Formats: sequence, C-alpha cells, structure tokens
Amino acid sequence: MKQIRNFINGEFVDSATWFDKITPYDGKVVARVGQASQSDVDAAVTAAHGALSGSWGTMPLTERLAMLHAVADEIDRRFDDFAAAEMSDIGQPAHFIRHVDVPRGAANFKIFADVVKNVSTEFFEMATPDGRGALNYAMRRPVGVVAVICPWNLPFLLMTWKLGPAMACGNTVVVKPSEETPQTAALLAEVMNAVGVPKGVFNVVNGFGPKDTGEFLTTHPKVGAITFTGETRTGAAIMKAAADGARPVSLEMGGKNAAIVFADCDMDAAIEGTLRSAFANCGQVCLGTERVYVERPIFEAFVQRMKRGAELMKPGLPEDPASGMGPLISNEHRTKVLSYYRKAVAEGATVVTGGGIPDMAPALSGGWWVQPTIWTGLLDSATVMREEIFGPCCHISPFDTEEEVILRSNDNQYGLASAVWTTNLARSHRMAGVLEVGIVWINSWFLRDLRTPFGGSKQSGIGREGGVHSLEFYTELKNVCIKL
Ligand code: NAD
Ligand code: 6OD
Repeated sequence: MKQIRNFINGEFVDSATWFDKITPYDGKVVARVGQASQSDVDAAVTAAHGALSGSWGTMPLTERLAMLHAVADEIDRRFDDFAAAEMSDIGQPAHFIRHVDVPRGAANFKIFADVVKNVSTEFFEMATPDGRGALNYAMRRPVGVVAVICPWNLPFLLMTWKLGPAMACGNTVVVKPSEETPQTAALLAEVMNAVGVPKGVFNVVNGFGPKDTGEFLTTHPKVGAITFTGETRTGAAIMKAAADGARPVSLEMGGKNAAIVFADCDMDAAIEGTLRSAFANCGQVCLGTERVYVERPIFEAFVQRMKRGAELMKPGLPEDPASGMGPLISNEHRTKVLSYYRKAVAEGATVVTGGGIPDMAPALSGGWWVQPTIWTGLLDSATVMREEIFGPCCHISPFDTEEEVILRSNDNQYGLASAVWTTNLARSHRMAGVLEVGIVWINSWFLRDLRTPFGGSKQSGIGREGGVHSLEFYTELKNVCIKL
C-alpha cells in the first residue's frame, strides 16, 4: 500500500498514526497517510522558522526566483505524475485535471516569481525645516512562517496559488493539505528537494482540522501568517485562532454564485459557460454557479438547452475520454449534496433533470457518484437558493428587469463571484458595479489572469490575493526615512 508521509525539514518522516486515502470513484483505499501529531507540527514550524535565517533568507532575489522557476519546470517534467495523483485524489476527468489543475500549479510558481521581480515600492522626497530634506523609501520583507491550509476541491491549483507567492516573497511555509487530497503535496515535496530548495523552507503536515493537525498549525505561536481556503465556518474558526498573537489572515471561503443571462446574450456561449460553471469538477468549484437567473423571453429555451447539456455529461473514470464528470469527493459530502436534492423537492422544486444517483457499472458502484441536477420553480427564499451545496446542481429562475435581478442576486450572505451574459456593453459595466461580489465575469467564467485581485466579499472572504495583492499579504511593507 502506498504511504504518504509528512515532509519536515527536507525529509519524509514516519508517523505514529495513519489514516486511509480513499479514491472517490470506487471507494477503495489507495494510500495510508501519516497523521501529523502536535509534535510533528511543532517540528515543521520550528524547521520553517529556522530556515528563515538560513541560506533561503540570505539568497539573492534572482536566485530565489530562479529556484521557483525550476520548481515549475520540474512540475512540468513530472506532469503525468501530478495528473495521476490528482485524478486519484479527486477522481475528475483527465482533460480537466490536465488543462486546469496541473498547469496552473506550475504557473503559480512562475507568475508570482515574475510579479515579485517586477513590482516596485514607493519613494517620496520630503522637505524638512532645516532645508536638508529627507528621503522615504519602502522595502518588502517576508512575514515569516506562513501556514497554508488547503481544501480538497482543486488541491494542487489551490495549494500552489498560496505557495507560489508566499515563497516568492521569501517566506517559509508549512502546508496542510485537505485530509481528502494528500497526494500532490507529497509529490511537490519531492520536487522541492530535486531543485535544491533549502531544508525547512517547504514542509507538509497531513491530518484533520479541529483539535488536530490544522488547529495545531494555526495556533502555533511561531506561525507569522495564515492563508486559508475552505468553508466559511472553518475560516471563522481560523480567524479566532489567529487573533491570539494578532496574526494576519487571508480567507478564501464559500460562495452561492449567480449567473445572470440577458435575452441579448450570445446563447451558445451562455449555455456552454453556464454548463461549465454549474457542473465542472462535479460542481465542486467555489466560483461555480448554483443560481441562474434568465431573462423571461429566453427562459424556456435556456432551460431546455441546459437540460440537454447536463444529460450529455456522462459520469465516468478520469482516464475515460467519454467521461464528462467525476464523482463527489466523499461519501460524507454526497450525503450532504443528496440531502439538498431531497430538500429542493420537499420545498416544491420541479426537477428538470437528475436529482439522484446514476446507475454505474458494478466496479464503480462503490464511488460517490451523483447526477447533474437542474431545478426550476423555487422562490429565492428556498434553502437550496440560499445555502452553498457544492455539488453539480443549479436552480434556474426567470426575471423581468435589470433592477429585479440585481436585488435578487445580491440577496445572499455570500459574495464571491458572478457571471453576466449580455452583448450590451453599457449594461455589463453597470452590472459589474452593483453586484456585491469580489469577481465579475462578463461573457465568461473562470477566465483567470493571475495579476488580478481575487477574493470574496461578504461571507466569501477576507482580503485579496493575485498579482501585487498577494505581495500585500505575504510581505511586511517597511518604510525607511533618511534625514539628509
Ligand atoms: P473545509 O473548511 O472543510 O476544510 C479546509 C481545510 O481546513 C482542510 O484542510 C481542513 O482540514 C482544515 N480545517 C478544518 N477545520 C480546521 C480548523 N478548525 N483549524 C484549522 N484547519 C481546519 O473546506 P473543504 O470542504 O475542504 O472545501 C470546500 C469549501 O471550500 C467550500 O465551501 C468552497 O466554497 C470553499 N472554497 C473556497 C474557495 C475560494 O477561493 N473562495 C476556493 C475553493 C474552495
Ligand atoms: O484561480 C484561482 O486562483 C483560484 N483561487 C480559484 C479558486 C477556485 C475555487 O474552487
């Protein structure tokens, strides 16, 4: 049986206790994962703290950034290993993992190395009463040991999205992958050693969250900052932990994202984009659409086309080229998603398609499969219209005016992302201004430029990362004032 060990101070270490990694497509155990104890977490943080003042701390910037480019090149060289590990962890189709998750993992190291190289700081000349004047300039310094707490939905993309900028800024890191998806972090540890990243700069501790590895890490006094992606209630717990010692947090949390489709849209593009945003990764994308508002004249046609599209998405194994969708991540998550499927019906939804578990071949019947599901007919107050489900499902409602759809899409506790489909430029700009979200896509979805601010408003997050905004979180900006 494959063993996934924790990686501390440049070495893979054994654990006293182990837990099982189960593949979501057949429910079989594929690996044993070492569970990091409190003393393992302490060893990882201590190693990371020590590495701040070692060769990593004194390394010229160009050398550090070249090392991160080498990390990206080594990920590319071992592309198939990363893709296989990710497929085994989350069970999604190979074409999705090979086009989104793994390439973004490499890009996250290259692009943030380039951001750090190219972003300047401020300089101000100042008059003083004695006429000699003073100069002010700012410099950036690492914040120290960064704890990186990761979710399971796009494990490699979301882990490296934090690691790339944190390491480019000169910090050292202790990563806690989700207990559901430990495999790519272990491979990344091999990559770090292969390219000569100094011992202690990159550490991985596996385990669970509350009263376990996650909490041991976020409460460790030598952790200088915590960056987190996951559920909103976990983010709130981490924020409380970070209050001790007044450590900064960056929180990327849940969403209940709306797509808004105007009658003047390019219908083919709106259908393709909304199918992707509702069902990609089996609906387990924080930016995914669970509420679709369609202008009344095209409502019926839109629903019928979405139904046809959803029914063409056949569930299957990652390597099967016919596979349109993988399973959910776990039995526990499927129980949650199916409870929402039942609740939608209980609250009066019309099931346009799906609503249950698909028939799978006997070899796959142990996996966590669910049908892509579309509902109509619910009020905005229904449970499935208000709470994040994180499954392959959406509700489609008609609307009549722009004012109405703005009010309805903003009426939610979350504020992560919206997708607006229209060919009216003035309207798209108006909508972008009033939607209460951190990211608005017009005529697209999940189109990412890593130089742009990324994050959520309301209960979807605190802070922005991406481009220079990542530097704001991962560095201390220090002003130097020189009296001449
Ligand atoms: P989760 O909050 O259950 O777990 C995330 C991580 O936090 C895991 O590693 C977990 O072990 C750890 N954890 C849990 N409790 C902890 C605690 N008390 N202290 C320290 N660590 C703890 O989230 P998940 O189920 O893995 O991910 C799905 C959620 O993530 C969804 O809500 C989704 O919307 C959100 N998400 C948001 C974004 C974004 O960019 N806003 C991106 C991806 C996922
Ligand atoms: O693209 C990104 O950088 C990013 N953080 C995506 C988040 C996806 C959520 O599931």
